[in-house]
Amino acid sequence: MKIGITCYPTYGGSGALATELGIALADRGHEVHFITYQQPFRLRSFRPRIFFHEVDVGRYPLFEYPPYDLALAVRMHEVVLSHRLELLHVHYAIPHATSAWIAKEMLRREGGDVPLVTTLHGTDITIVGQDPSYQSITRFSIERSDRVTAVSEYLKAETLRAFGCTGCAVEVIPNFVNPAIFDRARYGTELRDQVGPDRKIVMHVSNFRPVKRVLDVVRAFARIAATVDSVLVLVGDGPDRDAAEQESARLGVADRTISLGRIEKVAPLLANADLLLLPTDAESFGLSALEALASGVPVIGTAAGGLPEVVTHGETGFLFPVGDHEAMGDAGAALLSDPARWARMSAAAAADARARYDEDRIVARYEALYREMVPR
Ligand code: GMT
Repeated sequence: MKIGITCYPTYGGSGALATELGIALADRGHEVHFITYQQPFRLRSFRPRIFFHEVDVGRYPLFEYPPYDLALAVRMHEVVLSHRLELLHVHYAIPHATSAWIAKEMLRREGGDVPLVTTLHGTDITIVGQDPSYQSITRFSIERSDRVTAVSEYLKAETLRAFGCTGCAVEVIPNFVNPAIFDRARYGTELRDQVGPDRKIVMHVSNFRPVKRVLDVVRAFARIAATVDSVLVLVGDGPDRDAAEQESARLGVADRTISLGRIEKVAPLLANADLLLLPTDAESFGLSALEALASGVPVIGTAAGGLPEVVTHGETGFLFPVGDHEAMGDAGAALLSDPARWARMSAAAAADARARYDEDRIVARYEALYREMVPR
């Protein structure tokens, strides 16, 4: 099948997932065309059957805000025609589903059409999509999609609640992980060697947006560090990175905090980690939690959003109310001080991630969905 994929190409779970999906589909023999403003960050090298079409947002002095959504619609329309795409799959509703709808309308005028799948990832529903500036167009675009998927049961329920979207059936297809990549045994110990082999490594991976509550990461870590010889490794960048570093200094743990910034390949880092902290406000899924679990890293996070679907409290990690960084720190310190319990939890995390979120099984669900829309 010839499939067009649009996503945010920069760092973030939805772009990562969309890119991994495209790669997996190409490995299965499909032709995949990424249509976006920049090459997706997890797609840096040549891969057979994968093509990249850059959206050029024309500049003009009149445009304080260049209309990316229109340029994207035009590029989608062009690529569908020139490469005879059979389906468009957009990740993150805003503005991708709207641009795809415009492209479809343009095609219809010419007597054509292309089926559209929209995958909802989280803040396109929970934050941005409910902003009055975007709410009605988000609802409209979801309703105009031929099929809509959400990455968790929580996000599906939130979509139906927030948009009262009776006309749209939302199917849950969860995110997935490639167990060969997120495999603790596969990588070296460079990070562990750097921090010292006996020190525990507590990690946080995110885009450092306010929703991630990175100050709680630092506060929970400071509590862990009071009793456990450990370091905090921050991976990623975003608006709250500086604040996290300042909080680390304020709490006296700056010498035990390593802020790495953006790193494209997180699997080798996770393979060195002992614990992942994700004290987020409301994560629709928590792809970084899944990648940690698959790497045998227990997760301490919040019992909010879709995270309880991914992390099983008491078995693969621990979940606490939003803001309770003291309980998170205490649970982390207890776990890291009990090697036998940590080993059991690490093994359970890797096994559970493989059992429930294996790439092959989840990608097959997307393929089945595509086949219903593009019968051969
Ligand atoms: O974090 C965002 O603002 C958007 C989005 C992204 O592009 O990273 O994250 C969402 O999609 C991920 C992939 O499905 C999910 O794992 C994240 O939980 C979700 N973020 C939120 O719900 C905050």
